[in-house]
Amino acid sequence: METIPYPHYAEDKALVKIHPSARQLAVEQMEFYAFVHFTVNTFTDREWGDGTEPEEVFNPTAFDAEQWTDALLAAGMKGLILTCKHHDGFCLWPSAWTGHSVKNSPWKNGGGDIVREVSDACRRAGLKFGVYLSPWDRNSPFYGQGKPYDDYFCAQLTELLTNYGEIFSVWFDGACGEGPNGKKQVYDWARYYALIRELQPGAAISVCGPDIRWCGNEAGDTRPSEWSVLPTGFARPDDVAEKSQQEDSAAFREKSLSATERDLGSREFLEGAVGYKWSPCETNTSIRPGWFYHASEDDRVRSAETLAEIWYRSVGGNSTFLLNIPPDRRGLFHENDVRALRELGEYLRRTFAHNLAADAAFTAPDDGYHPIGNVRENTYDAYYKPFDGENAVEIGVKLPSQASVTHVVLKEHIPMSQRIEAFTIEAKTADGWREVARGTTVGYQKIARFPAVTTDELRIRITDSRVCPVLSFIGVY
Ligand code: FUL
Repeated sequence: METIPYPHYAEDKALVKIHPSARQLAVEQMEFYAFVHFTVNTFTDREWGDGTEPEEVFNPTAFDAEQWTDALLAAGMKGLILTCKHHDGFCLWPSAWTGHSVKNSPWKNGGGDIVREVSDACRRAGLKFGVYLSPWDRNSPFYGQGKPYDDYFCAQLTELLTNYGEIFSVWFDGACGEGPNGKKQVYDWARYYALIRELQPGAAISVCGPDIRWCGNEAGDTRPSEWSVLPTGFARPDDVAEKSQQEDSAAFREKSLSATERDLGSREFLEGAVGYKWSPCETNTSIRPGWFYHASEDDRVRSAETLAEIWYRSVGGNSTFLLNIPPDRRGLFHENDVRALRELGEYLRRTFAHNLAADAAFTAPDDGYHPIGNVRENTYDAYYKPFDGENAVEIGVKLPSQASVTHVVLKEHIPMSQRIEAFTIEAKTADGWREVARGTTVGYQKIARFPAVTTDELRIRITDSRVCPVLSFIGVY
């Protein structure tokens, strides 16, 4: 995997080797983006189609991709991933390789292309565009035949990756509902990945792929300590000679790299790892109970408050946030969903409108080479770094005047890996210093939120770090 161009990297290369690739970093910096689930299911009121749906059912009456992108911009999102083909096999673009697509639907008399209109609208809106192509295909006669299906799948991938401009994410779903007597297709993942790297080298391959990790649930749940440096695997107990065999067997058996594990990166968990990889988390969930639109769920749209909670825990907890909004039978986001997105965006813009730290005076130990003032700018071009070996530091933030403070944003300089394991934040109040927040991992970004405190001085204590902490940004709101 290529490294990202980064001016001071060489000096720390030996120290912390695990860091994001350019395509991983690009997705991490997007922070908040949309999933859009749209297919025949929208019209049949189902969550999983079985592939026998006639093309005639797909007929949105007022489809307008710009209505989607307007709503995403209002929420503060940076991109959109469209289900170009879900498990039912129906293609939202006129694929040359199947008749099961928009071209045989009544929509625009078969002359339409949803992928075209959505990708164009995204580019006009400045949003990045990504594709979901379900490996499990319940319509294709090739499914279960091995290479013929891989050929079909790669032909469709090629259409999507060559005709619709730049793609930021190719999202592969692991779901397959074929039972024990169902069709068995062994996917040629290596071939799919090689094709994507060739046609869209900047695209991340997400979930069933090497670049972006599924968070492990579909409810919007997050981990209190989210790590991006994960083990690639564990040594077998009999490889570890110096420890008692029995002890090790038990310990290693308990360790699993399953996406649903609560701990995937603590020091304890990493013990016995045979290698490490950068594996950033993506939290994906839907604004409604289902992934597809159902009129019966119109009054079960998550509120802006609920969405903000998930946003804080994901975007503010070293994960990206992929939020699904399903269009209705008109081909529009429902008014209730649009309202929740707008209210969320308004709340976030209001809350983070003014960074009090932009005009603050900072103090920090040993910042000769990489001064603490660098954290005023939210960029990876410069950073604060103390001397090697200083794994605990106290950073002082003196605000220009007394202010009511509710948030502190911390960002590690992740081109030099994820290092921080524990921190506390204190504020100087009329009654003396008071701890306002405490946490563990920081990584791409930690947003500490606390009840309003009136203060003109903060102390950020990094109390534990794997190697000396390196920070690219500190914000106070
Ligand atoms: C799951 C699928 O089965 C759902 O329909 C949905 O697409 C979700 C994002 O992933 O595995």
